[in-house]
Amino acid sequence: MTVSIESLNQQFAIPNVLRFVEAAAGVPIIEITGENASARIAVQGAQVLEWQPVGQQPVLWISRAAVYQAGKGVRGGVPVCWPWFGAGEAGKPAHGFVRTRMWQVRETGQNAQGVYVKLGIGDDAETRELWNHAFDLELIVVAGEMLTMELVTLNTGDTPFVITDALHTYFRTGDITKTEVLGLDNTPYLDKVVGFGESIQHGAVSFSGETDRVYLNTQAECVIDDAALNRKIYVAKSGSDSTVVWNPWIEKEKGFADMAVGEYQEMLCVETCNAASDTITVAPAQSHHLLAKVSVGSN
Ligand code: TA6
Repeated sequence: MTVSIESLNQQFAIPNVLRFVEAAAGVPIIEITGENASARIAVQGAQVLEWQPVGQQPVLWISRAAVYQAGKGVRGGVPVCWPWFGAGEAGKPAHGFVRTRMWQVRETGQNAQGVYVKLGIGDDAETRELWNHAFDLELIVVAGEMLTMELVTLNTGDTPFVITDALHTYFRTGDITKTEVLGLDNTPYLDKVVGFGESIQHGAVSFSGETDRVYLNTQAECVIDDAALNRKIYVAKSGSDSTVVWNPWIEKEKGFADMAVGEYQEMLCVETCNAASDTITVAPAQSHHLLAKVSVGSN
């Protein structure tokens, strides 16, 4: 069911702080201008698109060629991958089905941490076709000096289910060749570029070609050290045992119609996940919380 922009604004707008606009027909966007940060969040997919603390450059990356369309995810920001991360079963959508579906707005408000938004989605006949489980999924976003995103999976059925999930966060960087990711030293990973071969990280992750790795059994905070923009982005997390690091580089970028030429140079994904063997079993009436906390500091 599509809810009109007028009724979303009537129910959930906060004067001078939060309003709903339409990026395209059937694509409502929440625009936040808080005391400490501005942000944009698409209701479809509960996808955070932008977050910019006051006095900082934008922290998230979003493609200049991004497409805003009902039923399609936006290239950039923070797609929610759920109830599976990655390819999934043959014929089913990559990264699950909630990133392209309409969510409900449940609550908006302000607290000491910033402006918050609660979005939710539950099972219906269409989701049951793809994944036959009863669930309620909620994303709570707080946009302030820090960006927090908490994805809460509740099993509303009477049998346990197994998920993988991700806050597939695209970050903006000044120059990928001068960017490092710290925090994954000595961590084992699966390297998708070489058929998911197993390796171990030594030192910082640096970038000189296509990079697509699932770091396993890690709860560590990652630091994106961006020498070109002279800043560090901190990605702390809980409820997450995997971290994915991705940059498509030159050839793979060409395969994305919604990426402009050369944009791989100014982005990277550091994703808060439970992926590959790091699965989560959720018992009936139990919930799982996947939390990412993003903050920025100077070098
Ligand atoms: O998280 C990394 C990854 O799974 C890559 O393998 C790459 O394909 C990327 O996500 C984007 O996936 P998407 O389905 O959004 O095109």
